[in-house]
Amino acid sequence: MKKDFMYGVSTSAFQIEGDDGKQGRGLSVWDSFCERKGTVYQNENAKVAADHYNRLQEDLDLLAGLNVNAYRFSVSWPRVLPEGTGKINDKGVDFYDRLIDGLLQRGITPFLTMYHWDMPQSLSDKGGLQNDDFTKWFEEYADVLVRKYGDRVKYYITFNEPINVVHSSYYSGAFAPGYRLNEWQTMQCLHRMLTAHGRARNVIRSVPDSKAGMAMSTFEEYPVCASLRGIEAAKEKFFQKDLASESIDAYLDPVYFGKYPDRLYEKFPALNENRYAEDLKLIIGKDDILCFNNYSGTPVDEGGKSVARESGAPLTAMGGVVDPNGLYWGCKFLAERYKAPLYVTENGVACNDIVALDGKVHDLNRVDFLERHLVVVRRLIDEKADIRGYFVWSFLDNFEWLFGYTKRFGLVYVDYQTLKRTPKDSYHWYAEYIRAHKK
Ligand code: GCO
Repeated sequence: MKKDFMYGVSTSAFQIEGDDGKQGRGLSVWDSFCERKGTVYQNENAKVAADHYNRLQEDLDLLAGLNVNAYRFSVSWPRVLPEGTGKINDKGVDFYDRLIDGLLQRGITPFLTMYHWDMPQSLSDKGGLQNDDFTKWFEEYADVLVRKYGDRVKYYITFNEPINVVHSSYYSGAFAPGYRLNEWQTMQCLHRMLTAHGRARNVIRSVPDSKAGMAMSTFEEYPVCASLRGIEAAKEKFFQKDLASESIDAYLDPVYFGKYPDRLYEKFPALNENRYAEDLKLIIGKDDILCFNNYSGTPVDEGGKSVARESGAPLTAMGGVVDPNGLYWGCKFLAERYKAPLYVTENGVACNDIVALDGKVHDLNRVDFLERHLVVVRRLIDEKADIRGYFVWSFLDNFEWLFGYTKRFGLVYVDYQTLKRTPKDSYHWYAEYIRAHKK
């Protein structure tokens, strides 16, 4: 591994910070979504979450104990700008100041995500991504972040998992704010998100040495048989789905090639209008970093069809299959098509963790999962892939969206009654792995 290879952990604001109502933070769409009965498991919410906001020093020390040299966190937009634009909440700005300074004092590089799904409710009330002004709102927010933190933060992810930002939030309605728009309306949301990305990237690049990108996710198709036909079939499935809002190429082709895939111009003739071409001039710009969130893999045959799993395949507590092939091929496909430096910004597993009678958390399944995936990372590096970082999801157990607190992804166990943190066996394993490899 190169000396500056980033070994990190990831979190997101809404999932860990908590808000007792005294912090000056505005509401986000996820606060409101939690209020809707029957949406989140047992109607749980993130008012306390992991109470990271109040336990910052303790958590910073836990990060230092992990030996990580990078930490990916997200800023809560409504914590910094309670109404989404305009008035700044100084307490919120100060919180991230303390976080960033605390990281740098411990030799940890901050990796900042601007948008991890918690859109200010007041902007969602104006339509959110359905409003053309979204691109300006996001630019203003990016500008605030870069002015406040740009002297210390050089790595920025504008949007975490654009497919979830657009598809799950505006088409399927599974995620907040739960809209169910038609395909063309959703395509317009996608376009506004990309335009916002382009505007924010310009803001980020106004600071020398800063790097901007997005964190992509997908269904992680890979060839069950690595024949030429098998690879081509899997690649096609990986990039293209029936719906534009679920297709990676609909998000990244405009950024890297300046145009949408041809099939989308046929499907949505209005996309040929000049205004879209104008926006594409802002969207194209080859991001500096390409981030990939990976959890599993989906084997497909030479005809592009998913292949059934063998009986008894190893499952995670989310019900997914442990399959590092998804990480391997996903990185290969992305690097080949877009030729950008890659960062694995999320990889991890939910396990049914318990604090055992000896007071420890023996999460052998997570240790095994991480080791298998780090083997893949090393293999990619041996094959000369330009992969520059690996971040475990997640640092702390946290609010897992629709699943509430039932799914534990952390390297650190959080007791949600006492908020006591207990580093799991995987925490100690990862700390030792990094120590041994960071040479
Ligand atoms: C995502 C999000 C995270 C999740 C994690 C586990 O990838 O869905 O970025 O917020 O918590 O992925 O599901």
